[in-house]
This record gives sequence, structure tokens and C-alpha cells, in this order.
Amino acid sequence: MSFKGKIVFITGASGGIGAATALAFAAQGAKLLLAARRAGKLAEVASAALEHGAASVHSIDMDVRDYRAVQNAIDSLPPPWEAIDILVNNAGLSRGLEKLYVGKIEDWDEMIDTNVKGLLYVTRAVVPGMVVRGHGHVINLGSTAGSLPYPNGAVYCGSKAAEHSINDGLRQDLLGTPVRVTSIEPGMVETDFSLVRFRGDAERAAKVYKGVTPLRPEDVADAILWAAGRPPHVNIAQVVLTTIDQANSLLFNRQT
Ligand code: 8X3
Repeated sequence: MSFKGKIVFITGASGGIGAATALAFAAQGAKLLLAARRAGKLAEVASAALEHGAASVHSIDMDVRDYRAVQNAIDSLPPPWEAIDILVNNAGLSRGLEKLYVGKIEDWDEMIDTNVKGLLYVTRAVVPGMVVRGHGHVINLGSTAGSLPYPNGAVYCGSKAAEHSINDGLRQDLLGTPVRVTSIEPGMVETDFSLVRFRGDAERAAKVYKGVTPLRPEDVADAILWAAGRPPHVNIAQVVLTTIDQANSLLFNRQT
């Protein structure tokens, strides 16, 4: 399947998996609708996407946690950008790594508001148009953490378990339409994920990837493009991918 001229909407596009996905679709000549909160970083990704071959790029300064802002952003898209072909629900984050019973409420709120409610808000705003147009693909970013929680990560893992359920529920609700729904569930990927989790503590973040070869954001982008590129009658429900140094959320081959 060619992505030339297809409109691909990516949330959390200013870095990590979102940015890598933007560049991968750009190289295929897609039209990119990029959303994120960090306008400066997003502008950098937008210009890199044009260099990589994107047909065009439209950037939106948007916080997925704000339902009105999300709906307004979708309602006010310029007409050439309205017919979104592929939605990549990528915006997400982790905050903190500590026992649930001493966890920080504001960390929980941020994770659940972004990873669960944000995903729902964007889906609610975009999918009705896909149904009316009789065409579309929703690709949600989950995690190996969604199927096997790890100690000190209950809320993050719970948010990804919710993503998995919402992904499968949405696919049931879209049965009878040609709109496809896919969950991409990576394990450890080297991005700013751990830096964000530890609020900028680079030393602690680096330890997460010590002694293993983590996935790169480009590896996940590859999986996303693969799922999106299947023939229209093929729906990839779930893709689970890890580095060869990881068997599941709990088990690593770490060279120390
Ligand atoms: C990211 C995977 O195991 O680092 O969702 O939390 S993990």
C-alpha cells in the first residue's frame, strides 16, 4: 500500500516514537498532521519531515488532555487536512517509579489523563469522520507493560492495560466499517521516556538502558508502517515487539 498523499495524524510527534513515525511516513510521501505540546521541538520535526519527503506538513499545538482543545483542533482543520487516513495515538508518558501506596497523585493524574483519557479524546474527535468517509486506520501505542505489570509501575502499566482494552473494544465497535484498529506494544525503547519518568534525572534514566541494546524509536515506526501498509482487508490487531535483550516486562538479559 502506498502512503503517498495519505493524511497521517500523529500525536506526541515532537520526539521519540512519534517523531520517528513522522519521518518514516514522510519518506513515503505522506501528508503529516503533527500534534504536540512542545511547539519548538515540533517545528524541528516538521522541517525534518519535509526534508525526508513529506508531501506537506501541518502542525498543531495541542495537549491531548484537554478535550475541548482536541475537538476544536479537529473541527478547525483546513479542508485539505480534514480527511485523516491514519491516526497514530502516540502521545503518552510515564511519571515516577515507586510503590503504589506511596505514589504521587499528580503523577497518576498526568499518566491517566494523557495515556488513557487523551487517547480517548483524540479517538472520539477523529474516528466519526473515518466512519463517514468509509476509510481509516487507528494505531494506538501500547506497551509490554500493559500485559505484564512491573513493580513500582502499577499506574503506568495500568494505563497501558487500558489502552489494550480500549483498542480491542474500539475494533469491536467498528466491526462492519472498513476502519482498522491496531495496538503497537513495544518493550523498552531508548527515547526520553525514562528522562521524563525521572523528571530530568539523566543518570537514573541512563541506568534503565545499561547493559542492554534497547529498541530504537525507528524500530517501532517500522512496525507501525508495516501494520498500516497491509492490504485494506487485513487488520493487524496487536504487534508486540521487544529488543532481543528483553523477554517481557520483567525479564532482561543485562550485561553488567
Ligand atoms: C515502555 C515499556 O517496560 O519501559 O512502555 O515501561 S517499559
